[in-house]
Amino acid sequence: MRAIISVSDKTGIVEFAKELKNLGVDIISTGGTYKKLKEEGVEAVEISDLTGFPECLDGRVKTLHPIVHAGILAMRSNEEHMKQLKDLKIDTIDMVVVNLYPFKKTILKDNVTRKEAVENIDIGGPTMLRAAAKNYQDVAVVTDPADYTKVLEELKENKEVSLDTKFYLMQKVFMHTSNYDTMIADYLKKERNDNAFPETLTLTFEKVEDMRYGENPHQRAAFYREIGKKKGSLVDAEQLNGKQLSFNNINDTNGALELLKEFDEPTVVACKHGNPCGVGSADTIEEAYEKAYKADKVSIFGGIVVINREVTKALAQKLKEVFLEIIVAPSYEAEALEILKEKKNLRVLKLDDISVKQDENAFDIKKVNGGMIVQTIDSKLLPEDEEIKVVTKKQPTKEEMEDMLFALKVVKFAKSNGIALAKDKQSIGIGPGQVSRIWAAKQSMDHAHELIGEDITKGAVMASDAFFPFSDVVEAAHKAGITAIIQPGGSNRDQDSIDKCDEYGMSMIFTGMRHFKH
Ligand code: 93A
Repeated sequence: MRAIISVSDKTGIVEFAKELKNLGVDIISTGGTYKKLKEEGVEAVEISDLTGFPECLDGRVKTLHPIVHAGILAMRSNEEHMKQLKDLKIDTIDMVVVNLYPFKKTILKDNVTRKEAVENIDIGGPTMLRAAAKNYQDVAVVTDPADYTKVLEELKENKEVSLDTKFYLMQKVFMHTSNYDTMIADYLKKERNDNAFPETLTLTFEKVEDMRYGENPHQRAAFYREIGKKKGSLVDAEQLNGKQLSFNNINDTNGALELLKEFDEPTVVACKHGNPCGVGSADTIEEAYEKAYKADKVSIFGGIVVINREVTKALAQKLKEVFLEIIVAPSYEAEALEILKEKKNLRVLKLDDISVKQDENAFDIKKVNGGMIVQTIDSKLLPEDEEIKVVTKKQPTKEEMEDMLFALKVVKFAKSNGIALAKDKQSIGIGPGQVSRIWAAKQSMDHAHELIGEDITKGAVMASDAFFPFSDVVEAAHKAGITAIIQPGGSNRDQDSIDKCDEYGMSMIFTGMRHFKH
């Protein structure tokens, strides 16, 4: 039996090769791998001695030779193949142990040059892998050091690798090489700043972990990470306390974090089931939390709280009083962490770049039965270079203006149809995910009245994620004492809503930008 060993990731290779040798396998190897084996006292033949051709072009041509590829590809059961090998004086190669140039590691390095990346595109490795995988009935092809033990065990027991295992290894090769090529294609697309939606969408994600279950306990699930630098995303967070995040935890926290990124000032977002339930901004992070908490003391129970400043001891004491599932913040005072850790099940996460926004060309992907729909993320709050249009006689005050922008941020991240009310940089009522806008408006007001108090909506502002089809929302808002409304505008009946505002002495702004979220 002959094996060709050519690996960039040399983990476990010496032990594996030693065992192969002990089992009587002859080893052929390439430059760096040969050197390593030799240093460790494992006998091997250099590839150039096999091919009679030197490794050349800085290693670009090492194994690309018919002696190698015919030796791998000959079907042992095909008499003509075997006769041809004999005539050509080529011996079979029965095992290929290859892992590829570290392309991923290279592109993840800071300031990597395109030249360096391109030089790390492996040619000979994938060629051998594909050849061996195609001839899987006769050749065992090992790409993953995690499979060394399994292969050795079978060789020791049966003197051969079983067909079943060889088939498994073959499948693994094509997963590996297709991921490798997709990674190269993705990298080059980014290098060219090509934001087009490609004809065939290939995405490379790597598994972070299997999850206990999906959205419900009877659904299987796993968490994947996008390959490439993704600052400010949950995949980079360091978990300091608590058990593994669940499917819903990840989904919900992601939404809360995206909302948090809209704010520069100290801000706290509390969320439940992917919708914000309390948001507060203030001069200090403790005050911001007070606002977020008091916005909805009921829904925060079992919720997620994301914070854009360091968690102080004082804040930790407050957070500890509430039953929370998850806290995410950029950092924690040592004493704060001690306090939070007293709650064994509380998941505490540290995310350094919590405020780093996604690239505006990042894809937002939704799977539908039989296909998927892809769009760029909703990266803007307001249209660029356009004056915000006050459409009513009454101009909003500075405070109303600030609160309207605050409420707009909140509603942007609530499920549609959504309405958010705010006052003094605090969300006071949120009506997300309703099938009619008037229900969303009513829910936001009921929320405010029941959870905070009847007077809270007096002098408050309202934001809507999409236009008002009728003037009913304005009427309901007026009844509650709301004085200013921000919405995209664009309905055939916009004038009805404007007239109502004028009649009631309210101000209204049209942004011209809708923020549906489903
Ligand atoms: O530059 S290559 O594309 N040309 C080749 O002919 C070739 N053959 C094997 N790279 C090639 N390899 C790769 O070299 C393998 O896939 C492996 O990753 C690496 C091992 O090189 P060394 O043994 O010199 O460390």
